[in-house]
Amino acid sequence: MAKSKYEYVKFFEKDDSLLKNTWMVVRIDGRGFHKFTAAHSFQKPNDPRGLSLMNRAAQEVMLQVHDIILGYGESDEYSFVLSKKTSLYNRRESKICSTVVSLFTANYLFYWKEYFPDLPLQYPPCFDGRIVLYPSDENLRDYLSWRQADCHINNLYNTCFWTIVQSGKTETEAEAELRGTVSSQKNELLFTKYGINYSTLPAMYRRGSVLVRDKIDVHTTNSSGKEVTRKKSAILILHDDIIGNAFWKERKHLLMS
Ligand code: DGT
Ligand code: MG
Ligand code: MG
Repeated sequence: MAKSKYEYVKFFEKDDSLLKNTWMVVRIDGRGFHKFTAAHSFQKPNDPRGLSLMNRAAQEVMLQVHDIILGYGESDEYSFVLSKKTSLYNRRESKICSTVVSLFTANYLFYWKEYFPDLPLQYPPCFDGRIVLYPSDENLRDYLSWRQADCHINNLYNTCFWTIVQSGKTETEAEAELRGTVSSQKNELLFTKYGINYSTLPAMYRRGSVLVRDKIDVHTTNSSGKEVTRKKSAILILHDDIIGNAFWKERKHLLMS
C-alpha cells in the first residue's frame, strides 16, 4: 500500500532504546502519597494493608513482565530490576517504563478491595516512574543497598516520632526530641522510654520487601483421582537484608541473569 503523505511524522519520534548489557532499574513512586495515605487513614508509620497491597501489585507486575529478576519495595515505592540481557520492547525506555507503571497502578486499584474491604477509594492513586541504568553488579547492589538503607533510616525515625506523639507529646516536641540523634540513641530511646525493642518490629517495616522468582509445589488431583504434584512459578515475598553478602551468595543466579 502506498504511504500516506502524513507518514513522515513518525520520524519525529525519538529513539530511546537503552544501552545494552547494563542493569535496568524501573522505580515507581506514589504521587502525593503523603495526602493519599492521610485521606485513607493509613496507620502510622506503617500500614500493613497498604504495604501488602504494594507487594501484591508488584507480584502481579513480575508475573506479567518475565525479564524482571527482582523487586524491592518500601513506603510508596517499588524498584524493579530487569536482566542485563533483556530485549523487552527492544529496550525502549518509554515503552518499558510506562508499561511497568501502568501495570502496577492498575493492579493497585484492582486489588484495593482485597486489602481495604471496608474503605472505598476516595480518589484514584497515581504513580510516577523512571528508569536508571547501572553498568556494574556493584553499582546495582549499591543502588539496592541505598533504597534499603533509606527504608531503615526513615522507619527508625518515623517509629520514634509516632511513638513519642502517641505518648501524648506534640509533633513539634517529638521533632525536637529526635533532632541530632543517631541510630543507637533512637534505639535506646525506644527501649528505655517506651519498652520497644526495635529489632523485634516486623521485618517488612524495618527492611522493606524483596520479591524473587521461585518454583513452588502445587498439589492437584488428576482425572483418575490420583494426587499429583507439579511445579508452578511463583513470586516470593522476602524481608531479607540485601545490603550484606549472604542474600547474594545464596542467590548467585540473580547477578548472572
Ligand atoms: P511525591 O512522591 O513527590 O509525589 O510525594 P509523596 O507525598 O508521595 O512523598 P514521598 O514519596 O517522598 O513519601 C511517601 C509518603 O507516603 C510519606 O508521606 C509517607 C507516606 N506513606 C507511605 N507508606 C505509608 C504507610 O504505610 N503509612 C502511612 N501513614 N504513610 C505512609
Ligand atoms: Mg511518593
Ligand atoms: Mg516515596
